[in-house]
Amino acid sequence: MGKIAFVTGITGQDGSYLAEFLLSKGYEVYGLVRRLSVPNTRNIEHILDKITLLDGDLTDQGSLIAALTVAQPDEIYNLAAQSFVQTSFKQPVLTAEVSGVGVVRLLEAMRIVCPDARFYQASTSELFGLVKEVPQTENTPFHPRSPYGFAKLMGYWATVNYRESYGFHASNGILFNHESPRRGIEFVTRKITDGVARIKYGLANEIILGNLDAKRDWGYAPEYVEAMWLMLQQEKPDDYVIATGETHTIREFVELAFEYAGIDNWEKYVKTDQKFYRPAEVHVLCGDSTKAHRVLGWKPKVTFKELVRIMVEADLERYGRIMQS
Ligand code: NAP
Ligand code: F7E
Repeated sequence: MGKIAFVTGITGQDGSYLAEFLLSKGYEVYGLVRRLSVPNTRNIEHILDKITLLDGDLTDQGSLIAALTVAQPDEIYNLAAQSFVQTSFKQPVLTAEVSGVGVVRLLEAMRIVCPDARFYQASTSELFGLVKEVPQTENTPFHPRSPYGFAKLMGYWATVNYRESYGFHASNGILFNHESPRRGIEFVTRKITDGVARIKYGLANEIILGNLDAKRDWGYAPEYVEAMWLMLQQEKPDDYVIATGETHTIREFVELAFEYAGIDNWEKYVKTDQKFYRPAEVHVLCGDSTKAHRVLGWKPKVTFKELVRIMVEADLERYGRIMQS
C-alpha cells in the first residue's frame, strides 16, 4: 500500500506540483479546498480524477479535524496561506488568521487525530525580511517586514514548538521565491511574463510595476516541491533553507523577459507607480542551501535565465492559443 498524503493549498502553485509529484511516487493524495463562489481548480484540473478533495478552511478548526479524520494521512503538507505580501498590508488580520494561527489550528488537529503523521510547514525567506547577513542560512536571525512575514513567523515557531513539546516529526522548509507558469498573476514574475505576452500580441502597451531595484533569489517551483518531500523522508525532523544562492533585480527579470519575447527597448513599455511599492520593502534575499544539499541531497537545476524563458514561453503560448480561438 502506498502512503497517504494530505495537502493544504492544493489549488495553488506549489500544491498542484506537489500533488503531481506525490502521485508519481505512488501516494494516495487528499487535498483541502475551501468554498469559493467560483471554483478554482485550474491548476489541478488534469489530476482531479486521481486525488480526493476535502472541504475545509484553515480558519475553521472543526473542518481540519474532520478532514484529517477522513484522510488519516502519513504525511501532512501545509501549503495553504494568504501568500501575497502586498495584500497582507491591506488585510493583516485575515493574513495572521490564515497564515499564522491557521498553522496552529492544523497542528492541533494533527495532535488530536494523527500525532504520528509527519508535518511540513511552508515557511519562507520573508522571515529574514530586513536581512541581517547575505546569504541567509538556517541560523540567520529573522526580521519580518510585513503582516505576511510576521504571520509566517508564528507558523515557523509553532512548528518548532510542536516538535519540541510533543515530539512531532514537524519540519520547516524556508523556501526562497520560486516561480513557474502556474504562479499567481499578481506576483511580479508572472505579472511581467503575462504583460510581455500581452504586449507581443498587441493586447496591451505597457506594464506598470513598483520597485525595480528589489532583489530576489528565484528558483523553479517543481524542483522546490521535491525538497518538501525529501524533508519528510528524513529520520529526524529539521528546518532547511531552499534557494538557488543567486540574486537578481526585478529589472533584470524584466530585461530578460522582453529579450526572450523578441521585443526591443523594454523601457518604452515599463512604467512604475507608487501603488505597487510596499510600506516596508524586503530589499534583498539570497539563500544558502548548503544544509539541504548536504542532508537531503537537494540542489536546484533550472537557472535564472531558464526560468525566465520557461515562463515567457508559457505565456506566449497561452495567448497564442487564445488569439487563435
Ligand atoms: P498560492 O499559489 O498563493 O496558494 C495558496 C493556497 O492556499 C491556495 O490553494 C489557496 O486556495 C489556499 N488558501 C488560501 N487561504 C486559505 C484558507 N483560509 N484555507 C484553506 N486554504 C487556503 O501559494 P504558493 O506560491 O503555491 O505557495 C505555497 C505555500 O508556500 C504558501 O504557504 C506560501 O506562503 C509559501 N511560500 C511560497 C513561496 C513562493 O515563492 N511561492 C516561497 C516561500 C513560501 P484558493 O485556491 O482557494 O485561493
Ligand atoms: O514581489 C517587487 C516587490 O509579490 C517580489 C510570495 O510567494 O515570495 C513571494 O513574495 C518583489 C518585491 O513576491 C511589483 O516590491 C515590483 O520586492 O513577486 P512578489 P514576494 O513579495 O517576494 C515569498 C518568498 C513568499 O513567501 C510569498 O508568499 O517584486 N515588485 N513591482 C512587485 N511585486 C509585485 N507583486 N507587483 C509589482 O508590480
